Amino acid sequence: MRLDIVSIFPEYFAPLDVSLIGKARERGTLDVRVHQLRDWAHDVHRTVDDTPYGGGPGMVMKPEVWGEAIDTVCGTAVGAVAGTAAGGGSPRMIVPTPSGRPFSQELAQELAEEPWLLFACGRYEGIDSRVMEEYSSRLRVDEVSIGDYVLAGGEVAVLVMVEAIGRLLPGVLGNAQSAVDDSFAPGSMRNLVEGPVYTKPPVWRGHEVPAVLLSGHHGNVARWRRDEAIRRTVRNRPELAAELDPETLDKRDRKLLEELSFRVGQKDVAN
Ligand code: 6GU
Repeated sequence: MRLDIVSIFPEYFAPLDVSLIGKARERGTLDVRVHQLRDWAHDVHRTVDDTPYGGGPGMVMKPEVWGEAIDTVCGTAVGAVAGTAAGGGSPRMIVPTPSGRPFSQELAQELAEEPWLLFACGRYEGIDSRVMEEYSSRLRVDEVSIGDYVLAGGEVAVLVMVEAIGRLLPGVLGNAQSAVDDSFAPGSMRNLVEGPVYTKPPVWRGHEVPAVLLSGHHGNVARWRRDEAIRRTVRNRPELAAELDPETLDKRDRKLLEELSFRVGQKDVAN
């Protein structure tokens, strides 16, 4: 997969040299190219922003600079040799913004199947909207938010998305089952977060590992894990627990939910 990232702070992306993503880059699974947006500004100050039309606080990123940057990265800039872009294709463009559609495991999976992604990082109050309008007619463009809080810029959001997408690429995780078992991964544990995990020693500062995990009884271990997942989902994510499909619940699940006085379909409950 090829990833292009355009930002006025390329230094933010140093973490992509380490760990899983760094290894994937070394192996060639991931081809990450980080670009300095200011390289496409032409004035002495390398200006990328200006005051907003209609007034208001903050600054807006200028469309001309973004247009040249995106055209160059896509290989469609004036003077580019036709067909020199990767496979002659074009990237799917992601614009991080708190006003975007929510990033989710499902969207991460969808993006992990793309051959080429282009992340356009805005700062200040955002990018002039005509940039998204212009490229929407040529590329698939998505404005994406990573949660209901406001960051100073899209860079950290892109790091989050690249890590979530990168670990889904074939061969990036050491253990392919890890991604399958994830909270929020499609499948039977959908809408349940994962329960607690333990390793050696069996007793640490007087805290014991639950005996069932040492029993070697796989059926009991699986049941215990499911109980703990349900407890934790009810406690930490009642809105997810309320969405549990009754069809996917067995007798024991229903009994446990009863004990927790949680009714599937109810949005909130004092637990
Ligand atoms: Cl994608 N960008 C910014 N600046 N803030 C955010 C965000 C993105 N997602 C949540 N907050």
